[in-house]
Amino acid sequence: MRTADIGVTGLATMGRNLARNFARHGHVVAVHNRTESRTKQLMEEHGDEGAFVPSSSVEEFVSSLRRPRKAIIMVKAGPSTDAVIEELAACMEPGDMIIDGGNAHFQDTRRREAALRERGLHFVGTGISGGEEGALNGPSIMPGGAAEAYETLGPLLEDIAAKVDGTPCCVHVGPDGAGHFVKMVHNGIEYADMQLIAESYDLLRQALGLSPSELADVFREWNRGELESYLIEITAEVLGHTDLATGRPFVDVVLDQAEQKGTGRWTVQSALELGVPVTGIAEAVFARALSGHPGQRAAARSLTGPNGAAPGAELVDDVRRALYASKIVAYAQGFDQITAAGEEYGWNVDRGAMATIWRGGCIIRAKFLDRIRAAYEADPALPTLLAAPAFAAALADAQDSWRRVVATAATIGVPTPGFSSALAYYDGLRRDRLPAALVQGLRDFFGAHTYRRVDREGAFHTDWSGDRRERSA
Ligand code: NBP
Repeated sequence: MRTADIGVTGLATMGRNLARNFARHGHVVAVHNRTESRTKQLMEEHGDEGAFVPSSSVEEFVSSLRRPRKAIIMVKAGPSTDAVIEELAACMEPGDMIIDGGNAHFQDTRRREAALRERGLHFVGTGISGGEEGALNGPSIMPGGAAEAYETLGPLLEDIAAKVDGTPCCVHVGPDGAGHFVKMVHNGIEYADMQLIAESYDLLRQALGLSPSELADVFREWNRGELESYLIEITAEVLGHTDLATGRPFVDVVLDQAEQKGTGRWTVQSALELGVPVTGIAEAVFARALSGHPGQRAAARSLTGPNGAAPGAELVDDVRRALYASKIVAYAQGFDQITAAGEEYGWNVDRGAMATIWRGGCIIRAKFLDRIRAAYEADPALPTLLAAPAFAAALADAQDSWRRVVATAATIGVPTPGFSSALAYYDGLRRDRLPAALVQGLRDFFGAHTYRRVDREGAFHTDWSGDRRERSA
């Protein structure tokens, strides 16, 4: 039996493509699946693409790996992952590595890493983005776990990752659950990005009466400028597609109820715990939730709408600028969440490096990420992306359009929660004084929650129901 460089267990869509990717890069890959027919199918269909070592049992799979052993799990995230970890760990020796490439929650990854560390094993929770196609041809890879594990595992992962300008879209993100956390935020940003694109489409269609194919041309044009990205490119493809069965625009025959598999929700839940306002991601998750309540939507259909005047064709350029500005906000918020989690969990994530590895292989790949990378390179301690000179200038340039878009949408009754909340965030962050001062006053009035003053240190309480004198709290 050959000694494999790395192994993959779980050979459904993702696992089999990942295994093929390793094999195509000249690595000897051990392959295993609970149901052996999948292993046999992989060998029959793709066995000639490289050096595979198939196994029919976990024991055989583990013993076919070169030490320190590196076994990647690509199974359905959740209890199955725990079950497979147990089976693998039982056959492994100290120093060996279990790599979870599934979409695990980062807290599960932290728990698993701590438990396996106790047993002398490395556990590397790894975010893998790019779906089926990325797994085969080069994904964006976000490994967590110990730096020591990355030393031997990293070169293999970098080999199969997407490359942009010769740089692999793979870097050690940080300890324990850092990789899965960053992958989760990546998915959250993806939600926000798609929501903003959808609002752009909807507003232009409703306000100007443009057809989906005309809008496909608009997005195609936008893809030549600052918005150039995979998502804008495929928006043009989807809008330009005609349903073969009916001859109608494809977008008009798709049920308008969006799904969410959970990573968007996880991102918002974590942001709430960390106290980071990821309004762009949250609005995207809630917009999908609203779309998924057909009963309420039917009941509300007869509610009164506005009689606002229709805008002119200049709206197209305004929406382009509003989209870019709102996108800057959504990414800034996502990076803030990574910063906050880094502080909370002791990860010290290099934000510029995250922008670098998202440039290829994943859904949010875009030229824009080069600008984010440059911003963090110029100032690694940047408090908010909005303050980076290039983005501050872009926002200044876009803001008149952005305000017109939000005002127009409100006037004609088209919902743009992504654009509106991004603008509100921008205006909130810019403010010298916020009405939070009044909120603190109210909290002190009804609940004696105390407040701090602008002119003195300490906490204070006013005796609202008595003589209204202030006391140090
Ligand atoms: P699935 O998520 O559909 O999982 C199917 C695989 O899990 C099969 O190999 C199945 O084995 C195995 N499995 C299950 Br289910 N329970 C098991 C158990 N108790 N013990 C051993 N094996 C078990 O596969 P996928 O779509 O390839 O995704 C794999 C992972 O990658 C998931 O965590 C997913 O979230 C993540 N991911 C997917 C994508 C994507 O685009 N699909 C993208 C990025 C990440 P069987 O053949 O014996 O039933």
